[in-house]
Amino acid sequence: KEVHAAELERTFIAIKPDGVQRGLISEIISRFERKGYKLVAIKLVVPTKEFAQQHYHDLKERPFFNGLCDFLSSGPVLAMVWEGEGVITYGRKLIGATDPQKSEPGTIRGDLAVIVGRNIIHGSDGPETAKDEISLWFSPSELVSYVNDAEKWIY
Ligand code: FUP
Repeated sequence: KEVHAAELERTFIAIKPDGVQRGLISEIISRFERKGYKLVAIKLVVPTKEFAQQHYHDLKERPFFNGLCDFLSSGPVLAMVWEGEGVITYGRKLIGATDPQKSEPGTIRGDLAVIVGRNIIHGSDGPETAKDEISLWFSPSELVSYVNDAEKWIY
């Protein structure tokens, strides 16, 4: 089956400051890579608190919002866009449940995190959020379209 890049779904994935500090970047990237998803944007940034508030605007009424935004802006975040069939939903599956006490073993949070406030990774929760988060974190010119030869063995 031939799949053209334009048809493929994209999601925003970020390794939070705890994941970066703990040296989990390569571990996390490799799980998405080995699955068959394609990295189309990546950068290391320290978000401002205002930026963190924008990113988590849906949660602004929640009691943990302020602490969450302090945390996200406390150090380097590895921001990425991953592309591939079903990447939004399946990316969430790779990540695991929000609370690492409830994430299944085998998932990123299940294998690598212990508490909800330090759950090492973020992934967009649907097509609309994916679109919004990609455009919040990246300019269009930072998204790279390319043909990966391995794709003909994946699709
Ligand atoms: P998720 O989409 O799995 O990242 O989960 P949410 O969007 O519901 O929550 C975003 C972040 O808020 C979580 F990654 C961690 C934090 N959070 C808390 O600190 N306490 C909670 O009770 C719920 C979420």
